[in-house]
Amino acid sequence: MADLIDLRSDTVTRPTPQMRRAMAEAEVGDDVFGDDPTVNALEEFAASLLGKEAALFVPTGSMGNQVCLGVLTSPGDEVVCEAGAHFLHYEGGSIAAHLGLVARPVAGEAGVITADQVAPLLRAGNDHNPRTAVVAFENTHNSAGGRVFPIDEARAIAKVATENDVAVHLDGARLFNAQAATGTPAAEWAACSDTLTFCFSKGLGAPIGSMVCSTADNIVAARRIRKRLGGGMRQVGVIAAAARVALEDGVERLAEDHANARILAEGLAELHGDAVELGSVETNMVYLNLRPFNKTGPQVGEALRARGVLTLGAMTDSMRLVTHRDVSTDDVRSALKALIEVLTE
Ligand code: TLP
Repeated sequence: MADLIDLRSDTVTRPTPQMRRAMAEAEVGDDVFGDDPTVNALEEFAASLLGKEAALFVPTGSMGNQVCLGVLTSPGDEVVCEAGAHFLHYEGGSIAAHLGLVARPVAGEAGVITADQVAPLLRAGNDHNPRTAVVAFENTHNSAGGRVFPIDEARAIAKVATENDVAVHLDGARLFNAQAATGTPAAEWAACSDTLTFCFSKGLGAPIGSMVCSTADNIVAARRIRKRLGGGMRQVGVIAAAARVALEDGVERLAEDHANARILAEGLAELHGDAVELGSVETNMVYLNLRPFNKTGPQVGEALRARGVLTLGAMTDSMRLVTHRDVSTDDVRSALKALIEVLTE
């Protein structure tokens, strides 16, 4: 697929030569015994970057969410989250299947739930009601189009949650995109959460890996849950080494992805005023509205593939386009040309 322009996700990037070198040279040990120096150093680095006491390396963002929610809840508890939350729709029902949790989804605006919406829902639990154990927010919000969760709203949610003895979890799979888009340090959102997970394998460009950050006590509990879920890895420093490169070099580069998404969005908006809501394009995702073109996602996806552009064409009337390290500005211009051809033919 080397010649294809792959806009399906920012998860598709290949490790850079520098990552490959770091992987080859990584010092390793058995991480289940806590013996992998590369993992230990990455966990310390990530925790300090996010302003948390400790961190735990996990294989995926999905496991990160489960580990965090597992630490903060008991079976039968309730999690308040935005209605489009990733863990609610795209993680195989894991919070129900593995943690026994009830989700209480709240319809947000642009992926944002407010403290005013959340406050009346929080409940201590009794013979009838589940206990609200966690409020979760997602930054950036995937299904809302890579939208940033405003820091003031995150602070307001943290305040109301704390007042009600409810914990806050942050699905920060793309937290550093939010930092790149706003200049607000990732640690500021982290400070609004009890647990958070962020991914190395999205825009930061590593092949594998996510990090859970929290208090030292929570990370002790998190290690046990990770093991229970089968996520205790052994000489995983070979993976952590690539993640380290991604975290050190990948954050600044995210602005390029955002600029490229902007090029795509503006080109599509020029084609048709209703094709893209320009104000919604804040990071590296563009949701293209196919309705004005009378075409479906699978149709457009197939025609684009024939022109060497890969997209996720599963949705009927919209299509997600994601920019990342392995698509250049020239690639984006070529993809835009192909999109215009396909949409107007
Ligand atoms: N999202 C993937 C797919 O699952 C759709 C993508 O291509 O966007 N939280 C958020 C906000 C995510 O977007 C994702 C992955 C995850 C968690 C899960 O991460 P992984 O795939 O590492 O389990």
